[in-house]
Amino acid sequence: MTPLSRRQAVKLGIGSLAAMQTASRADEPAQIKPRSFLTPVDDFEDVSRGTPKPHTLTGEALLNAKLTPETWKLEISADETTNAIVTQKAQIGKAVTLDYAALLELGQKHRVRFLKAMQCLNIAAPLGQGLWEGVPLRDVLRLCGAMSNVRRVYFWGFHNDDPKQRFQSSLSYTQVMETPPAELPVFLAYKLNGEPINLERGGPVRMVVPWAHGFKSIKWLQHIRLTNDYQANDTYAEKNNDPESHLKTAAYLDDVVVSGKMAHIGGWAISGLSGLSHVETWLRPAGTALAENDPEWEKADWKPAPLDPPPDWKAVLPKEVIPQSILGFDPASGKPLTWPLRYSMVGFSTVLRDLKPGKYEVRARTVDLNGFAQPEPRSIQKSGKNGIQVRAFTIA
Ligand SMILES: Nc1nc2c(c(=O)[nH]1)N[C@H]1C(S)=C(S)[C@@H](COP(=O)(O)O)O[C@H]1N2
Ligand SMILES: [Mo]
Repeated sequence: MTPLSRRQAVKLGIGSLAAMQTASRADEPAQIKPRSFLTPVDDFEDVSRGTPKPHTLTGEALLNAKLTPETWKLEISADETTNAIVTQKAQIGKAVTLDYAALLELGQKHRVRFLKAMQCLNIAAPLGQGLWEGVPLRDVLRLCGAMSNVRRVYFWGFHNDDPKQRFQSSLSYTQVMETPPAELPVFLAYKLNGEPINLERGGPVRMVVPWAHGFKSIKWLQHIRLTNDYQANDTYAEKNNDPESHLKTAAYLDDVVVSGKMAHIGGWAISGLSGLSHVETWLRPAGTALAENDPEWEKADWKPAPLDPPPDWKAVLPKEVIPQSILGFDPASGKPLTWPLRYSMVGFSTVLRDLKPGKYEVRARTVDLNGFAQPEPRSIQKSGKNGIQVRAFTIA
């Protein structure tokens, strides 16, 4: 790998400055893989259900599925069913069908942008980080006029004719309509990293729920149902998953890169609901297995692994996007209101030096803004995979 100059590194928005500075020392070739703050669209990991998967459709089938900008439609209606629990039916002023051009026009007035780490609740690594752009769902739902007895919003995307393959999700009416000051709206996204959302990432239009794991961010969005049912109907309520989980604060390790007596440790950390204070690593000679409740955890010598500083936004963002226009940035200065950004991921790295020959294990963990070290607080791993990761390496 060609070592990057510090200037190049900053331009790409990669690597920690500390790592890059030390990497320029003559005895230390740069070893840490370049890390780009925004994941290139084609590098996102994919989590999609369906046979065939909607993004494999082409030609006539794609048109019939209404998954091109020209054919796409979103239908919004009320679920008027009543039963023993839901005694009053939901009502809305009018059902609405929205096409792509109308959504873009709403965007002229109500556009929001947000940098989000996409992560599957069931996968212990982020899928990618994107700049998503779209229209808040609250502004779309206002087109339906006055509503009564709406407690929840159900939504799903294109799927084939087999109802068992429908992938659906939901939010409470309050979460959608009453975004608190300084909080983040749910939105209907039509751009990713400055381009129209491609089919694989759920285009033409995808729901984006800033605080949530991927399963709330429904791809190929086409249906919204306003209901008086108060219960989550999420596909991810099944199989013991927690349908109200928020992104977890957690560190995810890359493979260790060894050079001579040094080990370069790095990875991504997600700033979840409880925020991210710092990341730390623990080096341990390999050998004996470490049980989850081993007393050795209490004596572990955790050392800080610095977070990457904010990148050069001009170099990282699409040309037409200024940081001032992104949620979570100060609209006056264009600086992030917090670092790391909420619900985004940030690189961390450290170099361990002068290691004696031998086999080692390294672990990484986050500490959140309440002082809880990963994997706390969590009740079950089915509310988001945030177990402490370990990597083995050998110094010759
Ligand atoms: N329509 C639809 N939306 C979906 C899914 C799906 O299978 N169908 N998978 C969900 C899950 S479980 C995750 S983790 C994210 C993954 O997003 P990505 O494939 O863009 O990385 O999409 C979500 N949205
Ligand atoms: Mo997922």
